[in-house]
Amino acid sequence: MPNHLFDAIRNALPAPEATFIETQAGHVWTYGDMLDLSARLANVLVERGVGPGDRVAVQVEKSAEALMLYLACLRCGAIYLPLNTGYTVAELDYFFNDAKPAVVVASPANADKLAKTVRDCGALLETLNDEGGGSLMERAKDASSVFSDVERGADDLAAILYTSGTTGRSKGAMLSHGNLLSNALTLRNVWRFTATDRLIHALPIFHTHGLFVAVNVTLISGASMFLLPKFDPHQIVARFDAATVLMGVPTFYVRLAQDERVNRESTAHMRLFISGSAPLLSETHQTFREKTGHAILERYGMTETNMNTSNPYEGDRIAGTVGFPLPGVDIRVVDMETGAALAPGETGMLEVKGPNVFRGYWNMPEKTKAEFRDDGYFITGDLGQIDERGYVHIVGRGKDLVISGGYNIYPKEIETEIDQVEGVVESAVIGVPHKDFGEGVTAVVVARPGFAPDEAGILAFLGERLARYKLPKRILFVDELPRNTMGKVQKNILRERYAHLYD
Ligand code: MCA
Ligand code: AMP
Repeated sequence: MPNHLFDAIRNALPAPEATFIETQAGHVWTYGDMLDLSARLANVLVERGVGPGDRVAVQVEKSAEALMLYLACLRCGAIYLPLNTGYTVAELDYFFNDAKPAVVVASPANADKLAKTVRDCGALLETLNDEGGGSLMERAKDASSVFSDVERGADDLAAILYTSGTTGRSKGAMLSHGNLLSNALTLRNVWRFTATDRLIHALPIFHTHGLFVAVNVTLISGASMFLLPKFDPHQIVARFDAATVLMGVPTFYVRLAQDERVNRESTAHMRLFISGSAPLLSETHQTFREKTGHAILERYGMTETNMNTSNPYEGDRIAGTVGFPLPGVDIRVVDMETGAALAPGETGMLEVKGPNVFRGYWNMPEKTKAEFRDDGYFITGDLGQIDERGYVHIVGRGKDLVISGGYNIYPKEIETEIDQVEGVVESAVIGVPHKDFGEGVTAVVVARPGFAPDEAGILAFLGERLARYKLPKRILFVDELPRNTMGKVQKNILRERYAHLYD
């Protein structure tokens, strides 16, 4: 039966014996293996009661099997819900209760810890580890490798990805088969992917970048990838000779640019280095180019929209810009207050419309409505301008968000937790320039006289509740926070005051 995204993947299939994935340990998964295991896992999910439209929440270490599980969800019409491996039980509890998954797949090491919260939300718990073990793979061994793909159209949901958003708690961005397929095809074309490409995959697979941009583009090109567990410069450099493309966040390139093994010779076989998820400093672009001769191609996207813009494959890749709107994607710059369109060179809110734009936030029709204009444009929360040549520049954020090493951190979430610590009057969390992570999460805290909550104590408290990447790199104590006449905390003043904290 027609299955919008998976049929397109089938159409792009090279020979069954062609390599899809080579793991760090050198294990090869062919496209035939992909069809076989994704069918078995789809049968297991159906046998566990997963029907079309049911959510399958997944918090597992990166592995080829985890990618097969994503594909199994596509095939059986389930909605794949990947979760950051760093999330604590408290954080997961929120996602499970909001998304009400039919099945939760966790690492065996976390199974006991999660059992209660999974049971309480009415889901079944299965396990999967990064060595091909766990209950799910046990069941897959006995399952049939024949599976009739469930019918799914362009508007049916393929995935829900939680995003910190601009206000309130995390929101589940609903992404359809059509959203994912249109973006994968567009990126394949603009980045000239073919079956001969081999991607170095060192990103996590629970976000748009590592999952959809990296994996869907590889699949839709019939290409292959080196699937590495995480960013490790040694492992990456060792694969330059056999690979063609690297996708990374700016922190990858900051680190690679400092690595003496990275030079013209070692990168000669590579055809493309792509960066996104956070601003790439011009300085990093320049240094990398001087060392390797490669101009990093920067692109811009969001969980809600997939990719929106890209610097050109041929033509000038201009540092400090995110390139042109992708084919089929409309971008405009509007006045933040009136919504009126602005002229080239003027700075305003970036708004996006196209087949890439999501179907709304899960269970939040009001929030969804608030983020779209009446004529269908999605309000990104990013401030930018489009220059005379049509290049999009992102010049800031209209949303209170910190991006650290490509991960989004929502200050309000951290502030709410810090404010619960005994002796804390109030706090403000900001991002300030950080050479490695781009922005360093920094907390500015006002303590009650006589109380002395210290940095270590607050960090220990937060560590129980929040994923570690969200924890402030520094906590600073002040007598009071700067406020404007309306009483609003002036984070811009704090950002200026601490601009050189991490120099
Ligand atoms: C790890 N740590 C971090 C981060 N990563 N702290 C702040 N920001 C981070 N990004 C902390 C860990 O908790 C740990 O602290 C310590 O740093 C070392 O951890 P380790 O795992 O060794 O870190 P690493 O391997 O050096 O990781 C840095 C990294 C990684 C390679 C930059 O964070 C990464 O792969 N980031 C990619 C994120 C990504 O895929 N974003 C795409 C989102 P402790 O010792 O205290 O525990 S999708 C998106 O944004 C849109 C759609 C788009 O446009 O793509
Ligand atoms: P997320 O919520 O994880 O999808 O993050 C999306 C946000 O990351 C965007 O709204 C931008 O603020 C930021 N972003 C992604 N790519 C870039 C880029 N190339 N340059 C600047 N910001 C970016």
